[in-house]
Amino acid sequence: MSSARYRPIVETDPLRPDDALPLAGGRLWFREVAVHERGLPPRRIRAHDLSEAARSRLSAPRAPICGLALDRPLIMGIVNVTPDSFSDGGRFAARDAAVARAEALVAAGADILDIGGESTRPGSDPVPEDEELARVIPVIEAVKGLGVAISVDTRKAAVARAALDAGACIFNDVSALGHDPASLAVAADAPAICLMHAQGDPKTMQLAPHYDDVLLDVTDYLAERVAAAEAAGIARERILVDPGIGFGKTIEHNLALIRALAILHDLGCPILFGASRKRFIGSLGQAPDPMTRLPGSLAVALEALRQGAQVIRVHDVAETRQAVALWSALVMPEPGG
Ligand code: 7PM
Repeated sequence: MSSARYRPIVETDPLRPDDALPLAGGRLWFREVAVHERGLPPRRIRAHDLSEAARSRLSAPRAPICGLALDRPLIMGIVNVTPDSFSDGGRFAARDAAVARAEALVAAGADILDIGGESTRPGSDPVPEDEELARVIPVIEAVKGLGVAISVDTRKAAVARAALDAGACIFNDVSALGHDPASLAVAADAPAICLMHAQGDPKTMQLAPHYDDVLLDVTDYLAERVAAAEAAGIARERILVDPGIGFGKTIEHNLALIRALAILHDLGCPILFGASRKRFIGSLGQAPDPMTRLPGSLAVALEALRQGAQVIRVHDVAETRQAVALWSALVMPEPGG
């Protein structure tokens, strides 16, 4: 039985009413929430009619992640370490290319680097553990001195363990610690973890995605994964939650999740949002080549920020940084600025 979920109706207007509540302790605010309950249409109620516990969950400041304050949007740059069309030197060329990309993303303003050695794109085949280790760990070793937080994008406990030992601070698991039975124990030692929703595995997840109620199904799943992490001794303050755009979702499912992304604030954790260059952007934006999806990626990233997402996971850091700078100047003017 899942309880009602509360989606703050997020406002950005600088003229903030006295009875407004801060969204997750930040500059955005809300006075109403949408109540989402299974089998019922959503309805608006005043935030002040919520229980103190619910109000606090939605308005309390979120703890810093890896020492990074969450009072401004953080940009997570994507570093895929997957051998391209290189010759047999694929692994070393892939490592050198990944390190060069990491350096470029840091220079472009990335706050976090998300380093992954297993493509989890729809239809992709799993990568053996030793191969994933050989791809990811040398890159983490090479970039840990760049002065930015490092996230490892993996479903394997052994890869996460080695990555944390090599200096990573976020265990970013697209299976929300469900793929590898040893992952909960490794996550207990991680400074931070990201729990993402996915339906099915990369091989099959896009065949026929189906939900009773995509918003409540995703939110309830993440609530259950957060509870499982807490039961393993992982403090909620170290957990990021993520809707898993593109992971077992149709275009309509992705749009519904982005339209109501703020429902995830009901979990009391910072939200990580990753839509950059994904297939639904290509479909809706008539951009079959992922390299031409930057405008659509920026559009959905700014919508996520408007709903209070604290971390956005992107390929195009420089362009996103500029878009976030203008959005922030409009929405989060410096005090007295
Ligand atoms: C489909 C297209 C599936 C692209 C996966 C991808 C996320 C992630 C990836 C995300 C978090 C890609 C991704 N996506 N980790 N890893 N959130 N936390 O960018 O949305 O290739 S893989």
